[in-house]
Amino acid sequence: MIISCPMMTSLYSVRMRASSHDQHLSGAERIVPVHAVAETTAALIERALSAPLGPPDKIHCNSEQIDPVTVQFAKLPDVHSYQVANVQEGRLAATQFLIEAGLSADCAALAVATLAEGAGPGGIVMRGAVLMDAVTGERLEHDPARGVRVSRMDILSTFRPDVEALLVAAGLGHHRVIEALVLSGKVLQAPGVVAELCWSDAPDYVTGYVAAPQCGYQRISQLKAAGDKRGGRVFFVDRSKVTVSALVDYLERQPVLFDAAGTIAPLKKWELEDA
Ligand code: PML
Repeated sequence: MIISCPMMTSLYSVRMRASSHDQHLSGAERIVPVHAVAETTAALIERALSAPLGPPDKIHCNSEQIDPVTVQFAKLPDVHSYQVANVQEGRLAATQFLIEAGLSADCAALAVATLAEGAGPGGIVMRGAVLMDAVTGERLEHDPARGVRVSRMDILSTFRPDVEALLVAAGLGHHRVIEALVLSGKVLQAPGVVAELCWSDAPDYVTGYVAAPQCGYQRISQLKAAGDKRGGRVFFVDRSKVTVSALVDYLERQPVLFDAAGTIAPLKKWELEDA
């Protein structure tokens, strides 16, 4: 359940995007109280400058005040982690999880193939996510190179140390896990979202996930080969529940803060379930 809290002090959305020759290199964002804006901006710029893909030629850092009464509070998804033997098995697991979330086998396979081949025009990696009709598999994002950029979400700053400690204790301390969990948590709160499929476009990070409102955040140890630069996100939408413009507006503009954690299950070997 999401509730708004009218009691909060002044909050800012702080967002960083770094690029080189107009190619996206890194991005990150936080929602912090006014007194932490300068420190957060410095940390995000430092992060952009030390990105593994080399120094950016452009860093955009932007801070925008958020009206506290518009903030929605929510609980992070439960986390499950599955060990697979190789990429093929990982993609089979992802397909099965997507079907369990309510997609047809064709739509699930189409989404996996879309990320595997590079979802943007000419096979390039998109800057944001694919929006896919959960019934027909139709692509719905207006700009196929940009896609949909989920923004304005974070863990409540006073609660962040607790979540970080929980993830570290579970062996999930990599910054990509907490960032993906927060992003996915917001996606799963969005009206009409049936599921999300993601794996990283970072060549050295092969873990990905399928998330769905009733199943939580299901990590899969390998969804691509090491060295592969292709990756991204697909959000599946039930268009009988929401319009594309209302969903995109929610994903890009609605501030969401997480003030409770879900459960974290121990790593488990994935096994194909009988149909
Ligand atoms: C995880 O290990 O749970 C994160 C997987 C997805 C990472 C996506 C990204 O690189 O942004």
